[in-house]
Amino acid sequence: MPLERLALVSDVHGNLTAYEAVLADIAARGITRVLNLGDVVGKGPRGAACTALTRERCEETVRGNWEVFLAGDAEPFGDAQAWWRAELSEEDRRWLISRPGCLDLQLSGRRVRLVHASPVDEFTRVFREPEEEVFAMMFEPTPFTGDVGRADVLVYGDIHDAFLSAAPGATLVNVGSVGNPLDEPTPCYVILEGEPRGEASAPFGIQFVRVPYDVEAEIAAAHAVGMPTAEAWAIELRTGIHRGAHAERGLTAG
Ligand SMILES: [Mn+2]
Repeated sequence: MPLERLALVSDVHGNLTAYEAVLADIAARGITRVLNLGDVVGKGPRGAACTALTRERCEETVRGNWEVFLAGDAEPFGDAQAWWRAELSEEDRRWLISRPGCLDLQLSGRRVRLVHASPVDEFTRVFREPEEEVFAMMFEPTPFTGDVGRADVLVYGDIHDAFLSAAPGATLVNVGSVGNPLDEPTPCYVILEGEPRGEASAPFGIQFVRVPYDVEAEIAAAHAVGMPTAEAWAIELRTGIHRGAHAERGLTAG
C-alpha cells in the first residue's frame, strides 16, 4: 500500500511571506494535503491574506487562541488587537471562529490528534519537556476534544517551538511555527507519512522541515501598513527571540 504524506503547519500569524514559502516547499514535494493547527492571524500584518490562503490550500484548520481573540465575541484587548481584528473581514472572522478545536485522523494504525495548544482548550499552554502527568494528559480525551478515545500521537502548535518527545504508545509532536518561530528564526512545519488505512505494523514517519524566506520583505510589509508593534515583530522575525525578552537582552529593531 502506498504511503500518504500530510503537511502540518501552524502559527502562521499573518506572515504571508513565510506562509507562501512554506506552501511552495510543500507543493514542490508533491504533497497536496495540508492541515493547519491554528493561529492563522494576529501578531503579523496580513491576517486576511493568510486566511484566504488557508481556505484555498488547507483541507482542515483547527481554531487557535488568536482566532478566539480576534474572531470571537470578546472586545479586543488594546489597540494592537483592535488593528489585527479590523484587518479581517466579517466573513474572515466568521470562518476562523467556526473551525473545530480538535481533529483526529488515522495513519498506520495510529490515532493522530491535532489541537492548537492542548486537549484542554485553545489557551492551555504546554511547553517543551512537560511534567510526566502533563505529558500523559496530552493523549487523553477531554470535554474539549469530545468522546474520541485516547490518541497515540498528539500534534500541536501554540508555543512556536518545534520538538518531538516519545514514550511507548505516546508520541508528542510540536510542529513549530510558520510565521513567528521562537526556537530559531527559520519557519518550521512537519510532514507525517503513513498508511491511512494501514495497521500499526505499517511504517510511520515524522519529519521536521525548515524553510528560509525573505524576512526583511515581511518586516517591510508590516511597516508599510503601519501595523502596531511592528518593531517587536521585526526583532522576533530576525532573532527568533520572544518580545518579552527583548529589553533584557538589549535588542532593538535598529
Ligand atoms: Mn501562536
